[in-house]
Amino acid sequence: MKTVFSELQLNHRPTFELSDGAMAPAVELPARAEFVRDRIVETGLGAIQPPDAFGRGPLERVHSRAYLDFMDGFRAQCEREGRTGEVFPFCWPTAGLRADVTPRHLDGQLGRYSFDAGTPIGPESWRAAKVSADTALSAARLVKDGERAAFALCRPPGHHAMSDRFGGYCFVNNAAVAAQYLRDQSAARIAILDVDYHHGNGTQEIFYERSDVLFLSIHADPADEYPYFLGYADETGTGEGAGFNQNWPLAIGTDWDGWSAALDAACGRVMTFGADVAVISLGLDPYEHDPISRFRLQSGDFTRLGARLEKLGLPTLFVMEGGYAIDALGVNCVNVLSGFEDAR
Ligand code: OKP
Ligand code: ZN
Repeated sequence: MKTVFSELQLNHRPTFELSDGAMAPAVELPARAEFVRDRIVETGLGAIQPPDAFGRGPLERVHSRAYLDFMDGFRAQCEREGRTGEVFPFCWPTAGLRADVTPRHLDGQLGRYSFDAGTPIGPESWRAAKVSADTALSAARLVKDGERAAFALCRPPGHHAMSDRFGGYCFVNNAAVAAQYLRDQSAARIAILDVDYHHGNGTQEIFYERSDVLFLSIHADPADEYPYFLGYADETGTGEGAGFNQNWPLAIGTDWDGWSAALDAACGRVMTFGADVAVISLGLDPYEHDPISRFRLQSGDFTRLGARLEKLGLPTLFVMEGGYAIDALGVNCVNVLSGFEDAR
């Protein structure tokens, strides 16, 4: 299986994040991608190639122009306002405040275009995020052009990014951009299966009214876990999209037995849907030793995950999302990919 990756993605280098009432060391670090890349080389999974530049067009298919304009201008605005370090939003237009205004001040704009205070953004972040999206698009193109599967080594991740808000360490929704690209280029029906420990609220929001892109997510119950305000079982899509969104919120402490039951159900839904392509939002944070997560998958379970996904028999695009147990990340990620390859 081919991998797409660029070292430009490493230039988003958060140092701190707001966590538990304090500034804590950031966990979504460049080293995450380096460990995965090194493991791919070590195991000989396949070639690693740099992404092509797709420009703004494919991003505009899932994100608003206003959001992209803000992010495109963010660095210059920081320079004008003398904001040199990482910035964090802290004031949002929630119910009772006006959602129809866009303030001039950077802090007001940050609130307008984000949904949490846990996503540090520095001067290099947006460029790295755009390259991460190019990585997803380039891997999608490999699948479109006939590869059975491809791996987009995306970082920063994407599945929390909404049509016009960043959050959850995510700026561009890489999986959504890639799925929409495949929809535009070739496939009639796309299934996105999100196996990250956290609910993919951004991907759900982007496709919630669509029947051509099925969104399925297996994650920790949002009553107990980030992102708290989306990802419940009663969210099944609306309008044209009614019946094309499904969530499996699972209890803290879920192990492979419980988790794989949800996986089987989700795979069944992919088949009844009649997907032409599968896009896997591949979070490795269901891992038992993940520092910010509380499921109990073991390294060997990730191999089983890959083998189960292969049985779908579909062209498959893997897009990396979360996973913060840095020294095990390469093994767990490549276990999924080699599990898929070895099942062929
Ligand atoms: C991103 B991805 C812990 C703060 C957790 C949000 C987690 C974002 C996860 N004190 N902040 O889905 O892996
Ligand atoms: Zn996650």
